[in-house]
Amino acid sequence: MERTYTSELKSGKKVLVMGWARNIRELGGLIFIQLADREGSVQVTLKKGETDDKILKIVKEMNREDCFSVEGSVVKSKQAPGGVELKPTAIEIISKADTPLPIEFDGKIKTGLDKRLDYRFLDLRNPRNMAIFKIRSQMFKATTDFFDSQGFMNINTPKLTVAGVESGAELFPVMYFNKEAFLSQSPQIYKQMMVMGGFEKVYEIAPVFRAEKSHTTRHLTEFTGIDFEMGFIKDVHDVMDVNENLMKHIIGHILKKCDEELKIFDIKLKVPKKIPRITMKEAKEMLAKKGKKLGEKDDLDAEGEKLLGKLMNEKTGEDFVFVYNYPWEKRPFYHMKPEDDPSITSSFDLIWNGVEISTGAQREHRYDILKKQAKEKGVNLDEMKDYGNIFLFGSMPHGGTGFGLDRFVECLLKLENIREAILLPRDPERLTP
Ligand code: AMO
Repeated sequence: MERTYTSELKSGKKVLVMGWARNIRELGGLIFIQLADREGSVQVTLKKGETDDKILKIVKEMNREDCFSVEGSVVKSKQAPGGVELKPTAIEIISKADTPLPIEFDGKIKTGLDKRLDYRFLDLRNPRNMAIFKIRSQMFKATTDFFDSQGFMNINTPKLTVAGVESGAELFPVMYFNKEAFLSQSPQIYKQMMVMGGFEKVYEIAPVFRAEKSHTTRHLTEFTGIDFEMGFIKDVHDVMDVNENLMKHIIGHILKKCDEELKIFDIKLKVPKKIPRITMKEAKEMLAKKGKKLGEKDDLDAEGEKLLGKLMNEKTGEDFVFVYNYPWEKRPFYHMKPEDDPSITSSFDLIWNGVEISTGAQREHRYDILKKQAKEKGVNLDEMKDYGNIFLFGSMPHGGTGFGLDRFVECLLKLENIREAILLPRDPERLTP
């Protein structure tokens, strides 16, 4: 018999289902087993005196999370969750589960996140945690659909590199035969390179490695970057437009496709109507009025982003805000400076519910100016020949953005920790499983 998922059960049918024994209860002459698979669960009901003794014997030996199969008929039941139950004609244990379980995941007792992550595969059997990854998977799909529909080409660039271009982001060295190499801290160089290669519009979804010793709820040392880059732009607003449309598309898609999963989380998700855009100067003025004073050259800190998110939500009703014209001091050398103000850059951050989810900019494409800017930041462009070269053979105004998919999932579901949004997190303390 072909296997049926628990979401496909119809009363009157004979079926074969497979999954885990989530819960086993004995009540008088009745035994209830909750069989869970990736689609949900069904109650298997056994009755002493009615169910075959051979089956009852197998069930007597069963532990929670034993993997097993049931053949039987689906019957309507008012008491059973889901309105149907299974009356077994055969039960087979596929594989036993050790007792006691190392973590609890049926929602009654809370296991700490660290221990949960040690047993992540078990932790995912909790429908709440599985839902995070069903939603993440749909976000990934929505992202690729969006870029595809907008004419962006998917690229895959090396993760073993010789150097990076990001300011402030640390590199992980690796031995590359007898030389030192580094894990890629961003596809920045390569995405610009492929725009110049004639692709014009590119995107990549790939691992990004950052040797940051930060122990925050939103930083990882390995995360999934969603990067895009586009050529022949008018200005940085073209780049923000793509960010905005991407957000609208992803949220719209999740609302359509993940209704059941979203119900598990206590959130109100809505597609933004128009994401407001304010300059860093305006943002700082708003914050200063509320007692949060930041200097001209300062970046927004986490507290500032949070407060700004709240203030903008009160003002516009939107959960998102673009802050643009970041100070030159805080941005990497490749960000373009507007002609009339060398103290700022044509760059932005996108803030969602008070958390930065993306950084983007128009890039400096004029080699001489780029070289000067690099020098100002203590970078010698002559030593970065592969990067410098791309501006020497017909470059054009271009720009792009980097998102963190994990941070994105964390913000969408308002999770307490980014480690919940990634299957197997890597941070300064965690390199396993
Ligand atoms: P940036 O360094 O701001 O920009 O990174 C872009 C986005 O990546 C996510 N992110 C992280 N997520 C988890 N853990 C981290 N340690 C971490 N660091 C960053 C955030 C952030 O907004 N090259 C530029 C992008 C560009 O200009 O195109 C860059 O990498 O969501």
